[in-house]
Amino acid sequence: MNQPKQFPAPAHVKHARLIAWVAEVAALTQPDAIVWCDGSQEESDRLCELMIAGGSMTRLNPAKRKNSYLVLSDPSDVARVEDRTFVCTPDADDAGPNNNWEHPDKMKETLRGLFTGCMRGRTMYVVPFSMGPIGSPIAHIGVELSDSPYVVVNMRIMTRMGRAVLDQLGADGTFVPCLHSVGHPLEPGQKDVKWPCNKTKYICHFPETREIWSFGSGYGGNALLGKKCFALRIASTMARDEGWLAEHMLILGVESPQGEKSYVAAAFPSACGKTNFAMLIPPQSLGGWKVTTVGDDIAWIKPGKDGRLYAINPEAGFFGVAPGTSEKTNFNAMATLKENVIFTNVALTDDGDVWWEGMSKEPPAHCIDWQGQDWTPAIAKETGRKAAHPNSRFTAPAAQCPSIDKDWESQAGVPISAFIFGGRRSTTVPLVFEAFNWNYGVYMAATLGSETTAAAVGAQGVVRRDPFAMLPFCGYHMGDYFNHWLRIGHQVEHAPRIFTVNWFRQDAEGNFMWPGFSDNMRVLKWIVGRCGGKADARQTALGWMPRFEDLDWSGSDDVSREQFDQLTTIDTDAWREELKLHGEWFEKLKSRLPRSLTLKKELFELTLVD
Ligand code: TSX
Ligand code: MN
Repeated sequence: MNQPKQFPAPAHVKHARLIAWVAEVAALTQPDAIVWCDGSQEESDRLCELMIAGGSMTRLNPAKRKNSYLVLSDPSDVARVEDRTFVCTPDADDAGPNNNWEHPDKMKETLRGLFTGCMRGRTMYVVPFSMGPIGSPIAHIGVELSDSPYVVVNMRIMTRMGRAVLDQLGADGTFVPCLHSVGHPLEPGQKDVKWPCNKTKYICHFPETREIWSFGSGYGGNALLGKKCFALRIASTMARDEGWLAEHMLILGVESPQGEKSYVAAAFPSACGKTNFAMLIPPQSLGGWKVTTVGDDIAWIKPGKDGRLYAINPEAGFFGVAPGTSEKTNFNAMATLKENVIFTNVALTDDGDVWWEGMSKEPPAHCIDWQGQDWTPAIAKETGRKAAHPNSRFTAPAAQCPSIDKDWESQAGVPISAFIFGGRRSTTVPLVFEAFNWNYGVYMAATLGSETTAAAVGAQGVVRRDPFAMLPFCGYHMGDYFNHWLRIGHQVEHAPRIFTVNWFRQDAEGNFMWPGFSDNMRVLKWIVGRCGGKADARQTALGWMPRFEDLDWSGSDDVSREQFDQLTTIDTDAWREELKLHGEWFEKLKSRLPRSLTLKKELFELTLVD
């Protein structure tokens, strides 16, 4: 029998447990080589050259986009695979109805089978990364072992990665082991494919031992394990155990013309324009209000000594959906994408740049689409084929965003004044309202719903419940998660206020009634005004709501008083139907649903009677 190859760790690595784990994984997966990543530009350049030489990456025209690349994935590996995502707790009940479950012992056995020899013919990269500013008391460290150089160069943008993290870990620091393989070993002499992956996929989380094992996919959240797997699913269980919050939220700063600064964190289900909101540019007519970006996807939030909640963005980059992003919808994102970007599954133009649907009014006359085929507007019209995949992405450093907040890397985090929850609802949910209290706010977040769009599989226009926008990302029973939120609110002395927004209400003709985008600043101004005791409201059955005169309409003639009334009207019949749906959703969580949420629902029903 062949002796397994021995790979001594570099001399600067002092962490015995890390060295032992790397050796153990190498013995299982049998890579040809091991590379300990230092996170340098040179290392990233070298890996990109390697991928270009292998035909799996294209360098964009540097005159158009400096130091930027395009990668096209296999058509079968284009999104997170929720039906292949598992939370492996000893007791199935702890994973909850919101997760797929398997026993950890059984899953480990399956995975050991799949991982045996799965890195043959490949290099295994050791990727030490920090979620959050290195050394922050809110940050945590992970180490991803992956056989994908694409994962390495993306992790370098999305996290703080490399030598500095190893130094922070020292000889005995805690880290979350994240094991990843594309599941496509190469026999001697076998030529690699452009996007190696395996039709068998497993994205597995072990909350008890705080481990992640991912097999078979190279794409996004399946493979960049710091993001959804660690920063949300594993971190949410850490947060439950340790008394903090790991949330699917953007964080933005709002500064008044007088220089008063507040921060808000906001959760939206997919296809609601979360990244656009995080990078919003206020209308000039509001007189010098500023919005700054701390993060666009994930927030880790801990109680501070002063009784407030403090948030960090655990990520260092944006992994954003490209289609629909334009100078009009998100000027700051477009400016962020000028250099040092990895694009995945967008189209390649004839001048060596990228394009996607919604980037410009005029499509290019010709390009190579995300499947590597010729694309023209005429072909699109005839076949319905998209130039860019609807889930195509950009990976870009957050530091390049013009609206990035000066404190976005603050070790202590930023103090949160308000939580905002929003969905895409054509009816029922008004433009904005403030919950009467924390428990009411948790009820609103727990019943958050959004209408499905063409971007997701399944029927269009159906309301899907996505509590806290966390349904695919909560690493434990959703009922326990609601309980955790209720507890946190009562533990902290100065809990943020909780708001619900809906940018997507439509009139009877199906037109959007709210202009959205920059004009959302008018709502944001009211929200921070409420937190600072500077904005008025009227009491309604749902909560506190602005009257027409409570919003600043400077420079706007888009919304009349009548339209505003329509935007903020509470349709009692529609809300009775809505509460029935809440009941159906709560039924699924049964025994672990907090009693106070059931009570809130009953209270609500009583309020709606008259
Ligand atoms: O991102 C969006 N936001 C938040 C912006 C800060 N979108 C895009 C959603 C898809 C990801 C929105 N779409 C928003 C919004 O506030 N509102 C709408 C609906 C809408 C669309 C178009 C117009 C108005 C509203 N008007 C015109 O097209 C002229
Ligand atoms: Mn997200």
